[in-house]
Amino acid sequence: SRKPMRVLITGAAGQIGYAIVAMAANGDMLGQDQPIILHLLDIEPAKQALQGVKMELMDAAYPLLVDVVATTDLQEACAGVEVAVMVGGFFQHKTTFNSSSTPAAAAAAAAAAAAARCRGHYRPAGGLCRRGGGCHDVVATTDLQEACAGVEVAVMVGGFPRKAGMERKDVMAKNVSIYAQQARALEAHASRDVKVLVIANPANTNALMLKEHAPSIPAENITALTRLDHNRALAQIAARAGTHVSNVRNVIIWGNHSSTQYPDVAHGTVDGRPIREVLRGEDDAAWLDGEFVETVQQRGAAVIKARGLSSAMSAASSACDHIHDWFNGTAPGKWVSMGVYGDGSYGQPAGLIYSYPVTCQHGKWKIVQGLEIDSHCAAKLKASADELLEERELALACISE
Ligand code: NAX
Repeated sequence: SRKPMRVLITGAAGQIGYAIVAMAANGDMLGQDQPIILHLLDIEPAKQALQGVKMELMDAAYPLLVDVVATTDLQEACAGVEVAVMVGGFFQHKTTFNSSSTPAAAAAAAAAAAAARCRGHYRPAGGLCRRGGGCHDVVATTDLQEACAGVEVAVMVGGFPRKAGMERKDVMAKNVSIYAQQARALEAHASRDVKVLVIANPANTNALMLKEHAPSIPAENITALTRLDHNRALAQIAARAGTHVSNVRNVIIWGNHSSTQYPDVAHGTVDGRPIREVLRGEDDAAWLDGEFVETVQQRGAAVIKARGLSSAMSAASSACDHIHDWFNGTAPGKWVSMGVYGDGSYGQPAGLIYSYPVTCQHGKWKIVQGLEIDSHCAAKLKASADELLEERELALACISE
């Protein structure tokens, strides 16, 4: 039988975590013939709940689940090497690891840097220090090493949610710190070819910050979740057309996982026929251009209103779809939406994690090329890119502060 794969899930004691561990253990993520070892990471306040999740995973007796590592504790040996050191409310950054280093060498390098009392200035991918000696706010201390050790898939659900009264910038600063720290841990301890999916919001920019802080992980291995938005769009079209969701294909979510995303049906089909040909009733065009777009963009808020809690089961299921298709490939003629490191396709700025239509084969995604974009759509694509540029600027400002 196959060698078990190690899958890291951060924020595992939360809502999405609770749903996704069951799906992953059941084979929905990597397939029915792929045994897995789950690495569950959460922060100290969630320690007890995390143990509860582990207990339930044992009790559920999943045939594919070989082992569960659930952790929040700092490992003494690694203290001060990988994890933020708290000094009077500020924390010292560690240097990034050399891209060619082994985990052991990386740990040694980091230890040496700490010993030399390096001021810990962050260096983006071989560039110069962007910090002037200031310090960041503190992020949770956790045993990241154990969580990241040898993982081939990393699902990043953990993050800092926006709380009442918080500025966007404050939330961004917290998440930049978390993703910088987790990026370094993944770089040092995960499998060389680890594939990363970021779910925690702001998902695209968190993924970009993870990429910036993990220069030895190929950019193509770092993605953000927009598959939930994609699936929501498929479901809306199916309901309108009176067919099963599996008969709808090739909608596109462009841009950011936010309300500036653009759900595009221009190239989609229902039972192999163009969506706009199938939905051509009197009100259909207005619905497709108006209510449909808003419904998809605002679906998260609608679920919160109905459930009193944000989407969790559907987010977990879409995350499994994302990873499943990435590893196992998309069916011929079918594409899906993924937040990926952009190369300038469709005139959007390169170097953002931007949601594009992609096909997957042999564990690699490829942006679908050559689709015609009308001026209305082009304006929407740009608006979402502008928002992402602004988020990137905000995030980089958090690093340099
Ligand atoms: P919960 O608050 O239920 O769970 C989050 C968990 O993360 C908590 O257990 C918390 O202790 C943990 N956590 C916080 N900081 C951590 C850290 N530094 N390391 C490890 N764990 C940490 O939120 P949930 O409903 O599960 O949502 C999680 C994230 O997904 C949120 O950021 C949310 O906004 C985002 N979403 C993204 C979606 C997408 O399509 N990209 C859709 C669903 C969801 O809204």
